[in-house]
Amino acid sequence: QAKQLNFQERALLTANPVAKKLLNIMTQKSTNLIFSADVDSLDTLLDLASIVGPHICAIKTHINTFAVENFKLDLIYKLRNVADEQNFLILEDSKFADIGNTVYKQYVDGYHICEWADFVTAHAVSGPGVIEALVKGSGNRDRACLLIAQMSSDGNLVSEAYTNGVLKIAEDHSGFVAGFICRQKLSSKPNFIHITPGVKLAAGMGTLGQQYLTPDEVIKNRQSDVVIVGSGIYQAEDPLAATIAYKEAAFAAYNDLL
Ligand code: 6AU
Repeated sequence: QAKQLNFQERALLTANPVAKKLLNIMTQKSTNLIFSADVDSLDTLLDLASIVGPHICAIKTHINTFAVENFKLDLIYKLRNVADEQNFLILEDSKFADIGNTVYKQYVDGYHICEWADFVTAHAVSGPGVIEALVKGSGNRDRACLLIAQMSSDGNLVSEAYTNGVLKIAEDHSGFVAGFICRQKLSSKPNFIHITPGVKLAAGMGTLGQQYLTPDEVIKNRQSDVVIVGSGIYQAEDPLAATIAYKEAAFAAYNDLL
């Protein structure tokens, strides 16, 4: 069996600056955990980010989930400072899915996502124009996107043929596509990072159709690279202790594969 490349080795084979940064951060901080900060306000998000920051490689946001009353975009720039100080990236989970022109406006105007998020999620359902729009909106900043190749929710409509189509678009745009949101390893190309949400220490069904796998199952058996954990952390009695537990489980599983 061929030796698995570690994150550090893969960073050297990666042209995209964000993918390279993420692989290097995971090596330096010994963490392949992304915290999905699906909390009620940007204030709470900032507080949590400072607490869990040392143990994560990135934080994932949904900027359009915060109530518009007393919404202040400047708080996201505070998060940018925390991210830079504590050496983690910001992943805005926009799931862009429209035609290029609309996605460009959503990315550049609206919440000015292009200015503060290192990378964003996108569906490839509308074709490669979505990526071309993000490339244009990025200008000369170091930016990337993750394509949603598979989903964790029960009854989702993603077929094997659709996933293969997403892989093909990613290969044709590998300068900007850093990897995939997926349920398992899909590509043997070392530059693509596989990132998996729907993760809890106890596997099973969540609310509203979410399906959970354990960090061990995701990293060791399904050979994904990174886990995304949301409610497993922010709903825990002690979010810091939960973060450390997820970090250790996911990184031990990664080390077992090497
Ligand atoms: O750990 P949870 O279930 O509390 O949160 C999972 C997070 C949520 C979802 O919007 C997101 O991961 N997600 C995604 C992403 C990252 O794109 C895709 C998917 O298939 N399932 C999923 O849960 O913020």
